[in-house]
Amino acid sequence: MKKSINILFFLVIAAALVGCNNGNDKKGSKGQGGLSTNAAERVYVAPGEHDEFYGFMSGGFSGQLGVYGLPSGRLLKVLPVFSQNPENGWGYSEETKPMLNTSYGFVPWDDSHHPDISQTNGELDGRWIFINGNNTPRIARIGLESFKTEEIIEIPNSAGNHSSSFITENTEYVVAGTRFSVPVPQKDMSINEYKGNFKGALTFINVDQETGRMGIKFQLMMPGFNYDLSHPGRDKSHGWFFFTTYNTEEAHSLLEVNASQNDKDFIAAVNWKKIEEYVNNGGGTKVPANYAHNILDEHTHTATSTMLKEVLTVNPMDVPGAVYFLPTPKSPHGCDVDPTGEYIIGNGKLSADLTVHSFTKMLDAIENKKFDGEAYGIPILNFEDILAGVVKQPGLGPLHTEFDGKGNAYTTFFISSEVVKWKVGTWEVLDRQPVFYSVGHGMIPGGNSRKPFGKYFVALNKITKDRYLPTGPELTQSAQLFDITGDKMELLLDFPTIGEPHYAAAIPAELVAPNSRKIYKLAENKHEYAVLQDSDVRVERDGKEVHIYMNMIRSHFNPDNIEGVKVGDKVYFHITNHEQDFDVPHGFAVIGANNAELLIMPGATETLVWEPKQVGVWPFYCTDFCSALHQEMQGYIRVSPADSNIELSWSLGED
Ligand code: RUQ
Ligand code: CUA
Repeated sequence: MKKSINILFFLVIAAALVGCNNGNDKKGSKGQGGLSTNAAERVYVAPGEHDEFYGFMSGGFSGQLGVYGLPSGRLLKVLPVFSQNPENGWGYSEETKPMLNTSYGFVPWDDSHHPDISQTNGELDGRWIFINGNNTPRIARIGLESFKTEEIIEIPNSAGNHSSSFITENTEYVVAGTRFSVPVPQKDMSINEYKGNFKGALTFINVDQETGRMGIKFQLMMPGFNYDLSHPGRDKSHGWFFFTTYNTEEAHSLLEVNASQNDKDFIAAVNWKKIEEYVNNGGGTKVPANYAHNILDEHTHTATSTMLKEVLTVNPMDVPGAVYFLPTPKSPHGCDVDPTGEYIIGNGKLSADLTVHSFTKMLDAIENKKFDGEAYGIPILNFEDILAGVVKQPGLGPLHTEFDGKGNAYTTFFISSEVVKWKVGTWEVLDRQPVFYSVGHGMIPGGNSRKPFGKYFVALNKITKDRYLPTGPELTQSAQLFDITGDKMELLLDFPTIGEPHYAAAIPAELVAPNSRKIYKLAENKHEYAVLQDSDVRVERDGKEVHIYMNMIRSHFNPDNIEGVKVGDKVYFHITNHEQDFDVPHGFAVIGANNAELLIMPGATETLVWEPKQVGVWPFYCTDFCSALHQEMQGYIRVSPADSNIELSWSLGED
């Protein structure tokens, strides 16, 4: 009981500190004005110029991914991933609906947290970006050529897919760790029986280096703790993966007290190379599962969803030497590895200090079998034996740490609302800057690779309060851009973000922009309903289904007059955009449709379903202002009573 009182006391103090901070913000923000320095110049991207970095900010509870230019902070695109997006028909068009299929059926929303860019030899390579869906466990892969979500794989035996989606240094694997432990397989049982019975799955998904296709290689079935965040080893520690845990108490109720009892939780160190070898030699147990694997084909522009029925599980006990626990103070959240791969930082949310483990010392302790007990058969290393150092009293509520590649680390402190720069190796605090307010993750471009681009630090803040004009009870989240090239961090810019960006990733524009797709070649369009020539334009009836094979080009639809549709029909508009010019999509909308518009890219085909409910002559039109005659880009569809015998007919330019 004493401990729980201590914790509560700590939280009360912490809350008070947040309160103070907010009370002082007027003063705090004074000297922050950018005009007294040349801050404005350093973030100003002149009209017609481009930003230096692409910043990808997770969309949090919007389920999407925000693409920002850095340093300007300009929003370049909202890239739809896990949620339907009416702006471009994602998850509404027949082609993209299968992308949101899961074992629970169609799930049009998720909570996206941690984007990670693909790497080769530990350096960002600009091929793909991955992001996790936290709620209905999924991992998405987005192609950085098309800026489209190309693949989503569901994670079975998982719940709260939070310690995800982090990649190994050659993108061999993308990792998905469960936050909540659950019964595996799921079953009807008493929640009271949690302890010892629930499991935490850490899933290793391999990535095909040519196509990017994902497939679950194995699931490591860990004890029933909460697995919070993770990062791969790199360079010398390549082959290992590190996961923070909390709730090693295995509490199932009032976790704010009951999961804060243990003085130390663990970082789980997983030697995935060892497990891979075990699995490649036939190890592991195949168990029945049911999970969706959704792929968007770039030539058919169509997604398919396949339900997979089996997954390979590995019991850590069966692979001796593959998993160890590193004791880490006080419910660690972020788990970060420095660019050399030597230091593993556990950001203990409730700890006054920051703990740094040494990879070399860890291997040493393992070699010499210096264990301090075990948990569920997994050896626990001795805290002192593996300790590299402690950053003493850097702030309150450390969450995440990033690196600049010049030997410095930057840790975010949620409770004391600040970013603290400290020296890797000497552990001394070098600088601290307030953030407005309550920062979650921070991000340095390439900050989780062997080669960070240590020019900027972006603070991703949870609370915005007075930073922008009020917009009712909720304000958009605020990001803050710091210049970190000098000894002291310098605040340059505030900018709003969508959803709640948890983590973010950024990459020099030159690694992505030259490959960016401009059009889809019409000649390569393999959509089964594509209309490549005007002679293929037609309308066909199949019972109550009517299929309209249509194309579009500035500034008309072909056909634009259709008759013979009846109330009760299900009308499919299959529309091919014949433009072959950069940035000339056309839109399509029809009155009373129970979904969203389509936004069809040059050379692509998309399908909208419309179920006419009312007799009449109904217009459809292009939604994207595409030419001086955009307003003329329209058509009519005649809907007759259900028992009418008007024949199907279609035309363009006839009287
Ligand atoms: S988590 S800060 Cu996914 Cu740290 Cu949000
Ligand atoms: Cu096409 Cu407006």
